[in-house]
Amino acid sequence: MSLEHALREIKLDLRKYMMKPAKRSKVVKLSEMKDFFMDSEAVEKILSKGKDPVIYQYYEFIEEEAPGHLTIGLTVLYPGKVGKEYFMTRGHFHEKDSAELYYGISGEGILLIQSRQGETDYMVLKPGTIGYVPPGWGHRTINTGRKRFVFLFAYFSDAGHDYGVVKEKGFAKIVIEEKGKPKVVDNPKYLEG
Ligand code: PAN
Ligand code: ZN
Repeated sequence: MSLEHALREIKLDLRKYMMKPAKRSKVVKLSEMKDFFMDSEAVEKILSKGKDPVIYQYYEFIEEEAPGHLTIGLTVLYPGKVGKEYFMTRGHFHEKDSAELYYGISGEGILLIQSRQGETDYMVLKPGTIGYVPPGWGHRTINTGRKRFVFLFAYFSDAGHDYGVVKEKGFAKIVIEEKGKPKVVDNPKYLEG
């Protein structure tokens, strides 16, 4: 890295909820998340109407995917439900066990974590709340509010992402709406072991 480019100005646009510069950005629609929501019938019902809602999008600033670097990003998770289950991110484990920082900016949601042994924990993430994902724990965020749930994150750039385990087994807990309120319950489709 040359000296004149040692410091970067990374800007968060808190009106449009964008981050610039971003080296990677992704929009995730429902059709990409068929295996992640519990109620596959509800998924098909939405898609069969010709709709494919955007569930979330994220921007990442990556200096270098090398040890010691941090990747910083912004996620915008839209409000909505598939059946009873709130819109959420796919969730993943990092290939290299390392921690991740979350910082709530707007809206409200849940940060759900799970160990490789299937233990779970969760916290509410609101504007100004910091979430710390310990090394080795899988993580997913869920929008339990009516507005966009927006948060900043930072993880070690060489951590890698493993979505396979979550796709195959799911998380042990899911977040559903019951009597108008969010509830964290056991996932009936969770495959243990
Ligand atoms: C987050 C997530 C982001 C999108 O930045 O990558 O919210 O979620 P998925 O990666 O599960 O689709 C993070 O934990 N990065 O490591
Ligand atoms: Zn992560």
